[in-house]
Amino acid sequence: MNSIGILGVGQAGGNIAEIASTMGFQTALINTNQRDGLVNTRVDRKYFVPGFNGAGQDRSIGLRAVNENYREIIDFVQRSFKNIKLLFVAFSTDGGTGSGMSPLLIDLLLDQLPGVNIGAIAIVPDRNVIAGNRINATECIEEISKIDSLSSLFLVDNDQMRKLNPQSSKHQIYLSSNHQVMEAIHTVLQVTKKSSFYGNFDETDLMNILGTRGVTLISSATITDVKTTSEVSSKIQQSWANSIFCPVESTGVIRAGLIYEGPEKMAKLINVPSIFERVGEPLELFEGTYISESDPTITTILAGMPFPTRRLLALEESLEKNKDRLQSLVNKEQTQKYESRISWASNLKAKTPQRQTGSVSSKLSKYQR
Ligand SMILES: Nc1nc2c(ncn2[C@@H]2O[C@H](COP(=O)(O)OP(=O)(O)OP(=O)(O)O)[C@@H](O)[C@H]2O)c(=O)[nH]1
Ligand SMILES: [Mg+2]
Repeated sequence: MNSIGILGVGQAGGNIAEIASTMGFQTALINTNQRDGLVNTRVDRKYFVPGFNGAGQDRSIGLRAVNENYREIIDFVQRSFKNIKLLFVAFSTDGGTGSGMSPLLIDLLLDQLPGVNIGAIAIVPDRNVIAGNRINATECIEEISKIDSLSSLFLVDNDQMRKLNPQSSKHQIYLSSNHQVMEAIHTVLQVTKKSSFYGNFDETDLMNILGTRGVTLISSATITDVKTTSEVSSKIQQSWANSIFCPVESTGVIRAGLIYEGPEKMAKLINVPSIFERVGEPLELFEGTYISESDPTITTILAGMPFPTRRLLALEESLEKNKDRLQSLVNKEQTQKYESRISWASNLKAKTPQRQTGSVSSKLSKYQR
């Protein structure tokens, strides 16, 4: 039985849970909108918050959905997952349902699921989203960052896919992001089920890493045809920059995993200090070496990293730049009126003149010759 569960909240969260189901994870989803959740047919366990019909990108509606139904929601989550060690709550930060519900929900689950670590898979929107989405994302990430006992936080960056495939449709980008994040977690979990003569990376190692509070990244680098230690290190560092997650910006990895799969002769090119030179040596490193004849691949997990300030500033920057314009838009909503320049013309349509009745004698005298 898979020891990691995926709980999707909102549309994007449900889509991630859908893919996780196909990979054998225990999954469930929550939405305020039944129509969105019903399309995720591979997810068996679903909770639709009664009395809601989507949150319309309004985080306060998502928040209210938890406030008014937290007992039922917690009960649903407790019933949905059996014997898991780690639960990831997956959601987009820039909509209303997932973004509004997830921070409070995670905080409640930390108390209500004793013995289960809780992490988050939070989607950071791509560069094309507009002001309202940016505000949602910023608020949500700030709330998530303040949760004390949260385990790994994966920041799935839709912009990474957008950068690599500028011509792709939104749908393709979403699907590919969802697939890659689940594939990354699936890969490292599968490794823990293998055994090796040379050093196992077991489930306790993985849970140790993923239980670390802070931003986490998983990436893989194929090192076929690579000849030197420094080339291996730079391939790995490139994989951090091009992964589906927000790129690594600064030093400060707390725990890390380093998994090598491939022929024995390439394994000797791995040099730990050189790999971690740019992000700083972690406090703990868990290694696994699996010799096979497959293409040599190095998978790294970096956990406990700081928030990617530059990436998040890029989200906020366009709001700052448009501050005056956005404020005047909102003022206008309250105050705008239309004034016609032809109000005088309404008089033209004044009621039909009333017939003046005169006396017979006055009419008679009018025609008198
Ligand atoms: N990676 C990824 N991102 C998605 C997906 N679907 C939506 N998004 C992102 O999420 C944002 C919209 O959030 P949704 O998940 O649809 O919103 P919601 O939580 O259902 O909230 P409401 O629709 O407002 O009730 C988009 O701007 C995208 O950034 C998906 O399947 N994968
Ligand atoms: Mg939705």
